[in-house]
Amino acid sequence: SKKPIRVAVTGAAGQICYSLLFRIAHGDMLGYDQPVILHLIDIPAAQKALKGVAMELGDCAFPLLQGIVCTDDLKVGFTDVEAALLVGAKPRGKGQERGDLLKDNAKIFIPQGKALSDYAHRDVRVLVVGNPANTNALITATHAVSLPKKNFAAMTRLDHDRAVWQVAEKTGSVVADIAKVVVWGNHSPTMSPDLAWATVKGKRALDLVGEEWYTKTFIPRVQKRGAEIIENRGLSSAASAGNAALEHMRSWFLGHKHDWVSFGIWSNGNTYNVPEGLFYSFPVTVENKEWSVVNGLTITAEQQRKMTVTANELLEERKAIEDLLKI
Ligand code: NAX
Repeated sequence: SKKPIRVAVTGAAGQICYSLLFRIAHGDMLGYDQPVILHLIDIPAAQKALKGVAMELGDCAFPLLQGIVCTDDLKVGFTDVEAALLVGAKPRGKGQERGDLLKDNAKIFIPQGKALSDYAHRDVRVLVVGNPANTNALITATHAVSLPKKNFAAMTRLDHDRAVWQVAEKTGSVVADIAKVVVWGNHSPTMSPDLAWATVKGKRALDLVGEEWYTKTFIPRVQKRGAEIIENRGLSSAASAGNAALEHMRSWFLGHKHDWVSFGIWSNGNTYNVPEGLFYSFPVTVENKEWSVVNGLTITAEQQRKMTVTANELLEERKAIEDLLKI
């Protein structure tokens, strides 16, 4: 049988992880023949709650779960891990400035980047879920000096999957019929969900849904779906966010060749006019644990304008924490 893979998850006592961890342990992320050892990381004040989560994980008697480590120590948490899901983050306080939120989070992600660099498996893949996810990913990857930037990503899979579902509902089709949906940019309301290449059973999605629905309903709905969930559920997205994190990692580890998927990844400055050094969501395919951006798409002037808006927001976020990017 296969050697277990160590998977680190931060914010492990929080609400996203309360669904995510159980599904990882069940095999939904890395495959039903792949044993895992979970490294559950949370802050000191959450250790008792974390212990309760670990007890429940154990009580499921998952055949693939070969160990559980609970810790607030990043060395213990990240040693030899091949997958790290950074979910824990500091939420925006009442009336807090965005710049202060970015800085507070930087203080969390700098030590995590360093510890991943020092102790993680050299082939680790790191997904940042905690918001502001793209800029937190930039901070983490920057401080993980011994690891390649391509091994880090910010999660925009939830936005991607929300977009797919909207198209399925609108066209009365099923998710498996839909391909080539794209979400560009920041995981924030400036993101640009794009159906220019999307198809439903091979037919052009835009012809089926119509321009009016696309611009007036689809785009704002995907951009503001998080708020819509809070409005209805009274709590922020948790199970769907956990699912998206799991699916992102599954695509990364097991491949995603049959369709495009959105990954928030390090921009090299040569792709779709996105400035260098931002974690920006692009359409990718994945093979052998390496993503490649879908290249050669013709972008309309209007679409390029939207992609610039969200890039500019990421440039502003980067500016707000630029001192903290010095290594
Ligand atoms: P919760 O507040 O339920 O849980 C967060 C957990 O993180 C808590 O247990 C807390 O103790 C822990 N934590 C805080 N600082 C930590 C640190 N330095 N090290 C380790 N753990 C730490 O939040 P939850 O609903 O689970 O959401 C977690 C994060 O995901 C939030 O930042 C949220 O904004 C973000 N989201 C990102 C999404 C995305 O698409 N990228 C969507 C869903 C979600 O909103």
